[in-house]
Amino acid sequence: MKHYEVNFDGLIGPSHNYSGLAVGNLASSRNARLTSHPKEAALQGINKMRTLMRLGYQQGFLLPNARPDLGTLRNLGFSGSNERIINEAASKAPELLTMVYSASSMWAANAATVTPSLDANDGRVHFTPANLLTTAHRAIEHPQTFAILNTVFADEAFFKVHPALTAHSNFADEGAANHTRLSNQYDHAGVGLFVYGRTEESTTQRFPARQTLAASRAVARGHGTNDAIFLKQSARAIDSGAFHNDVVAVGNGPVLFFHEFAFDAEEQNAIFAELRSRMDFNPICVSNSDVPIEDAITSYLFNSQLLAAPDGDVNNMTLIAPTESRDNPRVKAYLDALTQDTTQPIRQVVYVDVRQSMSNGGGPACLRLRVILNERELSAVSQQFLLTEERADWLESWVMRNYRDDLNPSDLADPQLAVECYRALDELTHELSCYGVYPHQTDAI
Ligand code: SUG
Repeated sequence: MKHYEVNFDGLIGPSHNYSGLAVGNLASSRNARLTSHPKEAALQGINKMRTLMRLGYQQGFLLPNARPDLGTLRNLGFSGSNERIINEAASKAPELLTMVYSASSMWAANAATVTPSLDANDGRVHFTPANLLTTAHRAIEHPQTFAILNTVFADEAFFKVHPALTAHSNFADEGAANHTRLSNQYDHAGVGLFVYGRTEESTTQRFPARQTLAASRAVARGHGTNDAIFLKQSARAIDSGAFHNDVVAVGNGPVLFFHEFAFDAEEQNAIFAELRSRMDFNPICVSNSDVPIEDAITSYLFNSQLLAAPDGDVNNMTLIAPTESRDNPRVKAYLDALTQDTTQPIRQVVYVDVRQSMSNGGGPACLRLRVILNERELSAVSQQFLLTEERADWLESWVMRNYRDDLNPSDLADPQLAVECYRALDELTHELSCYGVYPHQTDAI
């Protein structure tokens, strides 16, 4: 049966803003409190999806989390009408308002870890929403993400959506950003490469390691993963700003494209030997002399989407890279040389503009959750979440109608913004026949 890699991008929500919430994420800190452009951000996201669809790939999308998350503010002691809650939080605890307004669910690579049915012992596709508990604004995502994944992948004959892991620092989980499914071909059983930053004790000096080995093991176990391998990120990568492994590595099929400093060097040798013994593993290491780690992180070279050809040919790959990689002369020179080198499979680079997301540390690969599906599984997906030209047109017009051009973090104090956000999400969920998926649509207030 034919298998596809389907990319489900997170729709960028109407409250996209720069609040500097993500420790260890250099772009988020650098752009803290700048004016964001939600309409432009969402259109950039839709345009990236359209680019892939027009290249011939299967493309889907996920609903954004509903923000503001007033249920969280109620849980934290605020009460009364929505307006009152927002006014009180704005005056007494503005940091909580930024937390519940973040549009961070756009980075769908952190929505969940996914195991394709070929690799799971019960023959279903497994999802575990990430608990994202290193940062407060992201730790509140998983309940809605769970509901959203259950809406898109509702058919339990084919899909199993697990609850997020237990919320303790020992089980800190950041989802597919730290997971790569490697296989000779999409229709062959593969290996889940789980990359983690720490055991209980962290070895980083500057920034927190967000993913634990215990979390990765728990996800692999819960999914009934037939073949899982665990590899440690290097502390140097994390301390240089690689808060997720997908900032310094991307893999697909038999290929792992990564920076020399991405992984713990000792473990890397042993794990690569293991991978070579199991499959036609094809590592492409970019040396620090070709692309210094600092350039890799500012340009987000490795946060590109690495795609096999639309027909699944893993010898004819495309890299969907952020325009920041084209604008960095060293990185551009490296990529030009790479595509000329016919001993490796990356044949072309397509640059996409996702600058609004990039300013919060989210590149092309952060914006998507990859799901390998066979034809029957693809038909079991709730079809309204698969992109077509018409659906992309509708989403664009919905953004144009509902999103603000500019947003300053101080605008979050305006209760009218909440009204606008909920109105937009209500229109979206009506259109997609899933009204009721969000707490504000069912909670008695
Ligand atoms: O978790 N940024 C996100 C970016 C996530 C990128 N995802 C992947 N690498 N897969 C994060 O650090 C910034 C929000 C703010 O500062 O307003 C933020 O959450």
